[in-house]
Amino acid sequence: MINRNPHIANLKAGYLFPEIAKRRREYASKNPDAKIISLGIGNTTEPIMPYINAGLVDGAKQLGTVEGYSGYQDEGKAALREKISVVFYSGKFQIDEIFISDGAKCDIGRLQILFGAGTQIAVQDPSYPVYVDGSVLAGAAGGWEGNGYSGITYLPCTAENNFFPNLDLISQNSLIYFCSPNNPTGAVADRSQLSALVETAVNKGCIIIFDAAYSEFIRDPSLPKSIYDIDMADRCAIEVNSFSKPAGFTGIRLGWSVVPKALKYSGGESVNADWNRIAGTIFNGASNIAQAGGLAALDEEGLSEMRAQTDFYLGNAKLIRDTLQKLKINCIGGDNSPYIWAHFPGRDSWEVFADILEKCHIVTTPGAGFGPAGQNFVRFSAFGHRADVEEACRRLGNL
Ligand code: PGU
Repeated sequence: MINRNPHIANLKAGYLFPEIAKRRREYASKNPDAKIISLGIGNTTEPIMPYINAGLVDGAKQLGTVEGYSGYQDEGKAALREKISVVFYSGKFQIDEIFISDGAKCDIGRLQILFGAGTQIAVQDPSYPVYVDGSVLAGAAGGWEGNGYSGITYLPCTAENNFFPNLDLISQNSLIYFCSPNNPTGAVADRSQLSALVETAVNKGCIIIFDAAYSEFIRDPSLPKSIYDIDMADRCAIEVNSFSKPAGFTGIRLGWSVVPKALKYSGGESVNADWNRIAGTIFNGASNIAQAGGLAALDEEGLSEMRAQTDFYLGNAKLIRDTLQKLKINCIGGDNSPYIWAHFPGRDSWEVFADILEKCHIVTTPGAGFGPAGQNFVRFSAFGHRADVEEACRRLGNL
């Protein structure tokens, strides 16, 4: 028989969110009367707003006409790439530096192909599990050793360092995953922190994969929404982003990656040219209908709808954070991000998860699922209907 890819065998546990869904199902089957509220996975709940929705509908209608029909789109509709450059990057990228995707997660997985097995990886700890699990699958990380995977440099982000890592831990020639606003801590790196990150990457020959999936939740105008707000970032960073959270496209699937032409490997080869080659070879583009929705989302009306929708989730976040603070539970995040990171000193995070499920019938996400430094924390997601979030806040009083 054919052998199993040994990299798959290196994965220590199942993917975090299905594991949580399994524990929720088990609890529900034993407690059929419990009205469980999910503040676990960061999954949007509110209907797509009218202008953006009309863009999607119109995109579908166009496909039924001779003039409006389109087939394969490869790297994406030129109009959408152009608009992304103008709206998010003040027009500083050419359209062939912007690649439309079926979501940030999918590109995070595919981007690993650029670097291959054996690449040294550095990640914020805690972080979105796809960075580490994806690295293991790509063979860039090895087996589980005690508290983490070999080949991965975990960069602890804790209350002691204000949730920004010690960059001295990063080794030469690493691929650095960095997410701001951060999932799960909700911390947002400021301009001087991101400048230090870029400087480290340039000096140490590293490439940053900057995940900006929550950039539209930033309300503090002094905080950078993109790594390219920092000089020299086009020489050391790829940025991934998505319509999932601001436009409610989690199920529609639309995102993008910026791969600047200035970005080079150690041998001087163009990363952009390779990404173009890979995207053309193993990805056939995002849905035309989703792209029509994305174009609508970037019109004035669409931008204000995204603002209203992110405001709504930030309103949920404030309710959760205020409730936790009243209960004297230390937490951060939720002001420029949809996640609240709550500290339960000395307690195992899966045990806290089970306790909140038992006493409040609320699903959260245990911090340990995001990396070793997530122990003693749980994440509350602000994605939910307002009535559910209000009810969850009342129930948190049972803790
Ligand atoms: N990047 C970050 C940092 C995320 O938190 C998520 C979703 C994505 C990318 C995915 O973006 P797409 O554009 O929709 O692909 N994180 C959620 C959902 C869990 C998951 O497995 O993606 C979360 O709860 O962390």
